[in-house]
Amino acid sequence: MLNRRNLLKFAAAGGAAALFPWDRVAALGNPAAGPAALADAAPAAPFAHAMPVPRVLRPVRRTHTADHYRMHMREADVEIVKGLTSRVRTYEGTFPGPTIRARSGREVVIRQTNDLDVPTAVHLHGGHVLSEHDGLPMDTIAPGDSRLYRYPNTQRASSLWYHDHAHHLEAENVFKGLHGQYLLTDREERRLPLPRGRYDVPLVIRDARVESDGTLKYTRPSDCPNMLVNGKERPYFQVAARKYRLRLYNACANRYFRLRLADGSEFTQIGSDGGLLAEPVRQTELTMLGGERIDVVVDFSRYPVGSSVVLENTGALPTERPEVLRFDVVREARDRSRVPDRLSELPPMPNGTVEREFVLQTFPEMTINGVTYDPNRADVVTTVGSSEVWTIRNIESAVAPPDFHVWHSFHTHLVMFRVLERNGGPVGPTDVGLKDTVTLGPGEEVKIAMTWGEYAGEYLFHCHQLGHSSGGQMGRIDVRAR
Ligand SMILES: [Cu+2]
Repeated sequence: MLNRRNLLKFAAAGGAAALFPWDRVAALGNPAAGPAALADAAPAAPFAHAMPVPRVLRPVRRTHTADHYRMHMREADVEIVKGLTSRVRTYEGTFPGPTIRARSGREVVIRQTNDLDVPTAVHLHGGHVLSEHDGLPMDTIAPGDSRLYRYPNTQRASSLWYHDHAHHLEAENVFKGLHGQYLLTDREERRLPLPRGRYDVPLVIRDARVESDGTLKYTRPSDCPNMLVNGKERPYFQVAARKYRLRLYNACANRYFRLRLADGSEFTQIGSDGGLLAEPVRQTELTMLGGERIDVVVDFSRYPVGSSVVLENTGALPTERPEVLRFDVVREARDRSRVPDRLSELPPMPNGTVEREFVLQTFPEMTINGVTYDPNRADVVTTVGSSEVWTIRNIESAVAPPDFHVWHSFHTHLVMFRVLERNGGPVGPTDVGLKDTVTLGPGEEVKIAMTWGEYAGEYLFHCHQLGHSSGGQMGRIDVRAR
């Protein structure tokens, strides 16, 4: 939590007013969401919960070509912090939403009904879908209405997620629970000897503020001391002494993580936003901003049964606990899985001929290239098949915590891209593979390359710090047919 000493430090670093873009976001986007009127945060109770694995949703109907699902968005009362009841916004009553398991080549059709009292729009993050099924910010489902979303799954295996995208409301809607996992698999992935079944587990990590009466309060990240994995405050997860595939999601509305195992030991990154990497990468620390996914394999056989290792966030504030999740190694298990040296064939690197530049800015408004989102204005017009190189700059300078907002994460709908350069040099350790969201620290610049396709229509690019996109840090891209 922000204390007086910190406040003075930040004021000295550049003027308190300039350091709280959150206030501006709140004023612009979501007046109810400001940092005012906070009640006491609930006392942190780490490792009081067993970590749940989100349930896999069953289709209501299967045909030769498609799986049909039904989901209701509704409020539910859940236990996030031990002993407290929190009212959240959910898909199907669970927090986070249920997991959809999809197969490449089989369509998924979801009828979404909005039983909430706010408009919603469901976006499949990382999905290659027609514009009318993309959950555009103005293309909302009014309370009481429902609509059908079609996901063709013509893309490679990847850890996608679905979440709210209603204009000005997405940050609060996602914070309050409107997010869930969508795990797409394909033949190439299924042929690999990677950990699977109960040893393939999504870890949906996000911050929260649960107050002492249980209220889940949407506010700025520096006032969010709770860290949740799969909807529970700092849980423990009982594992066998063998390899696990862990699909890490940063589902925060507004903050980054720097994740490591507390003993500093190595793990293996096998995938990124857009699925498996070409080959595995050894990692000891992962920087992730909102929207990003990283697939890792952790081998718990190096720990004796009866021992524990903590996943921690070294990007936590000095006033917060770094612990995120405790792995308790509780039994031996047979393990025939392994991580092969070659994982997948990535599509050829786009050979960009069109260059574009984007500047992300927080002051005086949440803008990209100086303008806030206008659904009636196309910021980029391109063509199916156009190969492009985009240079993206975060021109904000570094500020001491707790101001997380000078970080940006750039997300494109419809396409996956490759990161070509970071700050004029080689890419960072987690820029590998196919990406749909890229992290930009203060003052950073990245070059990314993509080929637009396979659909024509209206899509988006935006900052995935959802407080920023809610405030207008978002642009419209029109993809024209060739
Ligand atoms: Cu941003």
